[in-house]
Amino acid sequence: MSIVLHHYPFSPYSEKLRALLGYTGLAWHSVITQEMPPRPLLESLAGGYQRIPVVQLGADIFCDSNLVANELAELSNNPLLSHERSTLEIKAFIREVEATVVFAGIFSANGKALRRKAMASMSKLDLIRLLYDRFNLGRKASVSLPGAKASRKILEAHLDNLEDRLLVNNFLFGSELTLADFATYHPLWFVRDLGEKTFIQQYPRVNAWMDCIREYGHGKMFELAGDEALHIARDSEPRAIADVYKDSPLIGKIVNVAPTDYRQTVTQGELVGVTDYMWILRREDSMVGRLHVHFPRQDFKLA
Ligand SMILES: N[C@@H](CCC(=O)N[C@@H](CS)C(=O)NCC(=O)O)C(=O)O
Repeated sequence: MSIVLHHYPFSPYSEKLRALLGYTGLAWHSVITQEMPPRPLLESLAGGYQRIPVVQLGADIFCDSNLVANELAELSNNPLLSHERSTLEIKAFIREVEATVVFAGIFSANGKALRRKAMASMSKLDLIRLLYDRFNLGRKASVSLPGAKASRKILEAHLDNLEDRLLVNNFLFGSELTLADFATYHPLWFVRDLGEKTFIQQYPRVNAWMDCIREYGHGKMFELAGDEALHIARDSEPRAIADVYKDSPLIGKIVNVAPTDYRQTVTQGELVGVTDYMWILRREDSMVGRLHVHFPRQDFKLA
């Protein structure tokens, strides 16, 4: 079953998955999507979910990078990369990083280098549309986003913490890479490698650790046209749902699932699978047919 990653180059959460794919050595297909909605192809696959990355395994669609990490952990036989199977301590660490440091990174990366790269990769009009889109995303978010000054403080405290951790071990939670490393790498990649901000150089152990992850690269990547991805979904059947996933009075009901923090757009479908960790919705799309769309429960709501 081929792994299809729907992503765009500047997306930090996509970089988390690209780096994970590089580390696992799994082969994958890359479908480049727009930096902002509308994304009609993804609408066919994931319904209303509008965040990036999205991963497709045949007719199974995985929304949210931590949920994808579970699949990659399974496919590469490396439980340390699974979010669901992470220790509570690692889960809490990842949650904190993704709730605060990612936004702090995005604000801190802003500057000449990022603007130059953005202008080289999109038209002026698209850049204006992107800025407007992100302004609205922030305005409608239910979480408060840090300003530029607070962002720098958050990042510095985070970098101090990482530098201390890396004094004791090669990686954040021991001598092997875990999902926590990848979840921490992507916002710093955005600041240091995309934004070309030099202040991370004051943290030598963090720099060396980032270089080590970067050296794994993005692995065996093959480009794929968007309509090919749709054909893969159309020609596949969603995975069977185990009986243990059907133990809920809501099974068979039409439900809406949406993120609770930002880009809270809704995907509607029939609930066909439930665990403590996730929900699976069945959708029918006129072009691709039947799909199973997988969502984590953390920071999502079902109604
Ligand atoms: N919790 C999500 C967060 C994904 C996320 O925020 N992605 C950003 C891009 S890195 C996004 O979707 N931004 C709005 C957009 O691209 O339209 C995950 O882990 O996948």
